Amino acid sequence: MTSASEPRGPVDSSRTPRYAGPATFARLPRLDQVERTDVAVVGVPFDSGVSYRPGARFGGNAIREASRLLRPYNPAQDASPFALAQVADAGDIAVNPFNINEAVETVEHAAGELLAGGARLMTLGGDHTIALPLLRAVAAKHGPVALLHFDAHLDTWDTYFGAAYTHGTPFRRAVEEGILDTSALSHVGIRGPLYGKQDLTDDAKMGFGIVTSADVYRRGADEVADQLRQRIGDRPLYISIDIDCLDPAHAPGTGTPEAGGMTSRELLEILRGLSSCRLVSADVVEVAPAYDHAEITCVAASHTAYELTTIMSRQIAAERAA
Ligand SMILES: [Mn+2]
Repeated sequence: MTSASEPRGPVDSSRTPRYAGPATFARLPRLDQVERTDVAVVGVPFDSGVSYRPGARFGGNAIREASRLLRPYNPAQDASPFALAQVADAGDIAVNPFNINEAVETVEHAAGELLAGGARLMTLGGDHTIALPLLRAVAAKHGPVALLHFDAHLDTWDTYFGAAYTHGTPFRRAVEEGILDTSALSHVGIRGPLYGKQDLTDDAKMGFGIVTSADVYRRGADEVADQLRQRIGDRPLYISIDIDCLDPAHAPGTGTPEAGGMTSRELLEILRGLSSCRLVSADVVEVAPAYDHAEITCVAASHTAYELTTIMSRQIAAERAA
């Protein structure tokens, strides 16, 4: 397939019902069915880094199942993401469930190969540990990136039980490794009890700004998106979304739920307000389907990945036209 040829889109749901056949993300072609991939949707079935409920290893495939209902035109961003760029499902990165260090290396290597092939990554977790190797791979290509981190939790703690690589520590490691642009780091959706006030002091020292879930409620999605956009500027941006940024009413299927979170509408609206940002890759993590009900969490996660994919596809098309 040359750059002039049309991207191969999803299975035609007017001919094959949405619920038929094996699930790829949004019923898109697999990586081996296309010659070029602009956005690779890739699963990382890994949850050996969790501190509470396990189960996010099943998140990627559950999001794929819930994504069957995504349609090709996104009216909120006035774009057809799968026509603007070739989006394909790259399957899963097979990682060692018994050796976290090895799993981290495997994710970094596999993500690096996809990026080297010219694709941006839309990763479906997996627990939040995987954000570290994903950021390493992205920074190897783009240099230190701006980070927008949606989460109930800071994920900048030092260690758990002596372990440096866990789902509560990826962003401290990333700051230590110099792979983040510390002038543009933001958490959004933060809430809930901490170990102590020092957690916030340490986090601020690393350069993070915090938009709490209460800030989103009080100020509204548009104002929050405006503020984030100004902080990010034209830097290459990575967005990491822990689905527990949403209230348990909107995302019960996750490992460490906290009351008082954002609605799925608020999350989607903030993302749509960032459509002009230079999004180089993104992840949606911590979906644990065993705790889900009626696919509430998985539907929210699939729509979140759809908005992120749309942002990337629009930019790829714009860059190509320029
Ligand atoms: Mn997290």
